[in-house]
Amino acid sequence: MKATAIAPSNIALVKYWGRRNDRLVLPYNGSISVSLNDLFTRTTVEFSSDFKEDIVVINGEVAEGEKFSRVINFVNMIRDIYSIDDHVKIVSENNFPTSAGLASSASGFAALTLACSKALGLNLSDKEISILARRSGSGSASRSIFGGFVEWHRGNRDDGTDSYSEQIVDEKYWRDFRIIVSIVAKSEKKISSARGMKYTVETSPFYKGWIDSIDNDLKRIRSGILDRDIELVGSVAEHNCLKMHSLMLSTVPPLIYWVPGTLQVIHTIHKLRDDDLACYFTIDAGPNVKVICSKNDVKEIEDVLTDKCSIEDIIVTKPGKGARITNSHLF
Ligand code: 2P0
Repeated sequence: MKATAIAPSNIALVKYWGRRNDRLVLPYNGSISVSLNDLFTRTTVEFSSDFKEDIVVINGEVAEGEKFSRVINFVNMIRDIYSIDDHVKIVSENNFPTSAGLASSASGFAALTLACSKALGLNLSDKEISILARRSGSGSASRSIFGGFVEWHRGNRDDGTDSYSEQIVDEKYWRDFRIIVSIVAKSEKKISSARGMKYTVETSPFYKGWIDSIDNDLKRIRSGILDRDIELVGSVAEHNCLKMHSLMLSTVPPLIYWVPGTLQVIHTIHKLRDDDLACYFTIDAGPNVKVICSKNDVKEIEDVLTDKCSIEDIIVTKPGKGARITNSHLF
């Protein structure tokens, strides 16, 4: 009844922003991401009738309040579906700096889903695990089940059985693809993505335009990935990110995740591009900027970013493996 899983963080090239069904975590639009080799969560889960209560420890601290309930609500859903009565102990650690403003929900909930399914002997397929992970607090966790480049299908059914993630190509397909994670601020965001996207759907006058433009972005990114075309993937990803941030800015109340350092990196990337370097940015629901480029250009871009921008930390990473079981337990 004890199992440990590792799952990667992922960065969306076509973003997920908006749910058509909150309870089932069904998105309004499909999304495509890359799973990251160097940012992951390890989670050990044990169910036992000997435990008197549920306990959750995240990065060495006993989780309380909203952090605890977000995890336990998901475990309760699994316990309900599979008629489990036992209490659970969950210990989870990120290998990347904590509260660095990097999305940890996707890797965290993907690792939790896989570890729970293994600990309970559920024998689920990858597709079923991805559907279960989708129903956690973090929809993008469904993408972290797979390695390399991954598409989360929007699906059309009301019951969500066709809204799951699938690998496009594995982590070895595009060996030169790199992401430079530039950390410009380490504060935790005030509004969660789930709440932010709900406000956007309800109030942004531009939401229809976003939805209408998604299929074309998905098509172009898919083809760019298959052709290993950094200009195509980078330019479509950057435009998609700016469209998502236009939605955020036009939400009531506005979601302004950028800080001055964010704009410094944006302008520096555009300047590098004017100088013919193929580099593009993408930004999620936070201030930090992820730069998409080829392996050979990493050093030059890193040097310029460090020199011109107020950067607290830089992590260079590449496409990595999907969620997997390991024997190295955390307790
Ligand atoms: C994505 N995001 O496709 C989109 C783009 C953020 C912007 O899925 O509140 O990880 O960060 O714990 O569920 C982020 O969603 O939310 C997300 P938080 P979650 O990657």
